[in-house]
Amino acid sequence: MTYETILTEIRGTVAIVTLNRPQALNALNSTVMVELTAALAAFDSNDAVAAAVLTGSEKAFAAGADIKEMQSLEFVDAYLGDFVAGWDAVATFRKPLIAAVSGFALGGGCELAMMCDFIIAADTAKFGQPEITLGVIPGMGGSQRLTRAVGKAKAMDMVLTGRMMDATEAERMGLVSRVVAPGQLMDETLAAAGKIAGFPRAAVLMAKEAVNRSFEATLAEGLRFERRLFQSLFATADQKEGMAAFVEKRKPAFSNR
Ligand code: CO8
Repeated sequence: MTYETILTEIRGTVAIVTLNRPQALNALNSTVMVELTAALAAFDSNDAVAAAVLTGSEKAFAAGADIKEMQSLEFVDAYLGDFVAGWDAVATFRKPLIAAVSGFALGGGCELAMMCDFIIAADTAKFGQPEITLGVIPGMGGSQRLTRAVGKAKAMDMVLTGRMMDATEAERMGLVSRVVAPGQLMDETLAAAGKIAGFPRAAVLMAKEAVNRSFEATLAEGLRFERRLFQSLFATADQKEGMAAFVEKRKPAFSNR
């Protein structure tokens, strides 16, 4: 499949989506939304894909929503068209999705990275929610996911001042899981994705589901949900294989059953 604003590739069992609007620092317009969500839907239903990586360019993961596209939008059109709601499809992608961020991840770019399961950043990465400088506020989860990731003080600081957070600060605050040299970014991210892709598929999807549930449920509900998923994995052949392989001191041969 060929797209206008993204590049896609499947390497082994890992799908890679690269945002590709270099002339606009990967600004997220409606075409990017349609194409990215279509690509992810195709990867979700493709059994050959076990995990995915979302990345941008060296200079920009994405510099936000396309300001030129939304500049003249009116409230009624934004409301009736439920402007930006379609991006939710990224957050509901069922397979593991890792963001590899280099350079700017601003506004919708930061929000898109936060929709991924975790973020690996080059030390050049800069995160920010500068919407306030344009007379708006984050619209794709920045006020919610950023607050959950870094806490109220930092989130308020970033959302109200529009300042950027560098990779070191982002790692210290728990927004990103690892910071690497720019030249290592894709190798490190693909290695992480490849490692996940080698684990039993049902356990991987349930692990993602369980962690995500912690954002939606009370502790008691979340613990109950986790326990039920945990118990259900004893119905899989891969649980038998994984534990037998440990006891027999050999490598497991998982079947995704
Ligand atoms: N939208 C449209 N075009 C952009 C954007 C953008 N967000 N960011 C950069 N560009 C374009 C520039 O206009 C420029 O184009 P041209 O060459 O035609 O003038 C080109 O990309 C290169 O940009 P710069 O010349 O500005 O590059 P610099 O290296 O000087 O600066 C910056 C880089 C600091 C990243 C700067 O481009 C910048 O501040 N960009 C805007 C950042 C921003 O405010 N982002 C938030 C946008 S609002 C938002 O994201 C709302 C989110 C809610 C909904 C999300 C839905 C996806």
